[in-house]
Amino acid sequence: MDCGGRPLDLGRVAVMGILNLTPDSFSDGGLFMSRDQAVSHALKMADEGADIIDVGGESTRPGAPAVSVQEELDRVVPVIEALRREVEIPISIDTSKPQVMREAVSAGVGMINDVKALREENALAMAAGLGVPVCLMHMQGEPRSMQVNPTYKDVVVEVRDFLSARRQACLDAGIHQKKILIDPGFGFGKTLEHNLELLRNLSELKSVGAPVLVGLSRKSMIGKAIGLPVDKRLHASVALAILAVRTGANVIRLHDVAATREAVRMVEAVYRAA
Ligand code: 8Y7
Repeated sequence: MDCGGRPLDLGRVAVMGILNLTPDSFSDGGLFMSRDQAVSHALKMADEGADIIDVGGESTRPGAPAVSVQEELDRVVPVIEALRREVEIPISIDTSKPQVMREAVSAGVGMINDVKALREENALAMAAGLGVPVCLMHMQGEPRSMQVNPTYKDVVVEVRDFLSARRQACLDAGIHQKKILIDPGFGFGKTLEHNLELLRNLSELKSVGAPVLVGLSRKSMIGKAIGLPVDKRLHASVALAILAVRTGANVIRLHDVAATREAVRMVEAVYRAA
């Protein structure tokens, strides 16, 4: 997949390293706030074998305060510019705002990761015009209230149909089919049971006809399932990444690059050519 001139190899499972530039993000909030620290954390992830770095300046945590366009740009643009010089791998931008998409791509970003699947006004047209790949994520409701009472008749069918419809909207807007990834959005308007059912049936998303990206790293579903606090979720996160790979995920979004990448590579070695 061509990410603004930088290749992302989807012939094997790709690792997307998370770079949060928000002061309030739930699992590493505040840890990487200075620009230099953010850049060196990204360099470390690249060194550990990340295939792409996902830069985000707006928290999607339930109850997180809204961030203005300018504030988001001030957080992400200088870091993107530095990363473009200092790493060779592609950079993605985690945003739902069309203006942020535009400035991020001019600063060197090669993929748009939108938890709202380009449903914000003008986002679809903006992404189509920018010409970079897009990741479309499923979310029920809005970040602020999505965890209040998530309800589905059949979560797997509803998530699949939503992603299929958003993919079609992208195709209709002129985005090339090879530039679309889909993501079930673990934890976004879903109970623990919804998340587990989605993970067990991840292969159902294959019928949409796009590579699948998943984010499970350190998520609260681990806390709910086995009671671990956020700073003790590494091993469970690695286990979930392995399961996702076994059920068809192509890109894994995560915090702990070295550990997860080794585990994923080993699993691929076992099943290669089998
Ligand atoms: C996801 C995501 C987050 C995810 C995609 C967290 C921005 C919460 N989660 N993007 N973003 N998929 N595509 O735990 O699951 O990192 S934020």
